[in-house]
Amino acid sequence: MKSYIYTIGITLLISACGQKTIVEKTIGEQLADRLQSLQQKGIMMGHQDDPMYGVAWPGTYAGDSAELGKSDVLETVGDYPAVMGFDLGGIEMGDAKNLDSVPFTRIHDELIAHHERGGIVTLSWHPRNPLTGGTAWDTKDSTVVKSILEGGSQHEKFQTWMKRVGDFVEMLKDKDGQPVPIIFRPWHENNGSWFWWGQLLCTDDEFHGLWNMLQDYMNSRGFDNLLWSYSPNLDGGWTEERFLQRYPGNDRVTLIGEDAYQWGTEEDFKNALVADLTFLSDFAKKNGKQLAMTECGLKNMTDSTWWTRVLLPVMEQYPVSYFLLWRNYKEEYFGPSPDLPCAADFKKLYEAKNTMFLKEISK
Ligand code: BMA
Repeated sequence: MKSYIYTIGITLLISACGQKTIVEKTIGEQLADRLQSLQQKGIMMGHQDDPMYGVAWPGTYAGDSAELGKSDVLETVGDYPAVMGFDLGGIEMGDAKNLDSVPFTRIHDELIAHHERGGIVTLSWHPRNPLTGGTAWDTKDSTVVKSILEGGSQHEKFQTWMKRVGDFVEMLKDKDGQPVPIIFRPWHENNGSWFWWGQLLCTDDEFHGLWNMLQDYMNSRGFDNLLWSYSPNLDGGWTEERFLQRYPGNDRVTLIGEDAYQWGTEEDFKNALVADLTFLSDFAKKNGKQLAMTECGLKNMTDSTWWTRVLLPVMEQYPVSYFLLWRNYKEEYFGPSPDLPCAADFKKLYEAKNTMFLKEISK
């Protein structure tokens, strides 16, 4: 493990009843400190499923034999992303592979490998619909959240689902047996209504019940290596009142994320992003939280200069800790690949003074 882990203010002195007690910071708190100090230096680049498959290589889609650590980002700029994201969707069913056909054994190995090389890791979860048996995107029934809360018909089943998530998280230990620090961001994009936990699919109270049930369960298992991120989607119209309706609370969240894709025009995207980052950075500052773009991108890089011309100029005006481009699946990619026209722009992004990749954060 790198020495910086030990040097980030491991201990904190508190004075209680005149006696000095040494309180060790948890692994999650140490990660929060690390994010905060890195944010002073620049914006970290992140990529979902980075070492799993690429635009031109099937990787895990071809089976378990994919070369460990292969990466489109690495092949484009000679460095790994600072942050790698992986998804747990399917773990709740006891499946061997996640919803994108990546074996969980592989997620385990790559996640630990990235941590061991000094990188930061984040987990999302697209669980299936516990009531209908459909996917996370099955929104035809609006009583799903209610059904898994205490007294609901799916409550027991969901306890098993949470246990399976917990069992996987428990296995994420480094070579010294220490739990790996992880940014965990469940129930993402909840201000949209495309997932069964979305805005129109549950009440404010039900959403809080859902968040708290999972967080309290994970806490009860002692996972203090998790840094909890609340990641709503690009909104464009936040008011404090509306944001607070579903915000889990300052005692439950360390990082405020924003999932922001450009699906429509560049102008609409920029306007919404500026509005959101203005609101969220202000909220984060007032409440002592970190800010990140926990997912973002332009599908299939239809504009090969988008990263340095559209994304970076907006992001760099705010205290953004990292931005995580979504996955490089051949039919749907958001990152670079050496032979694509966007590779040149990605190199510019790499060379920009205020972006950071793995080498910069692990030295
Ligand atoms: C979505 C899409 C899906 C994928 C899911 C989970 O945004 O990329 O194809 O299954 O994320 O990774």
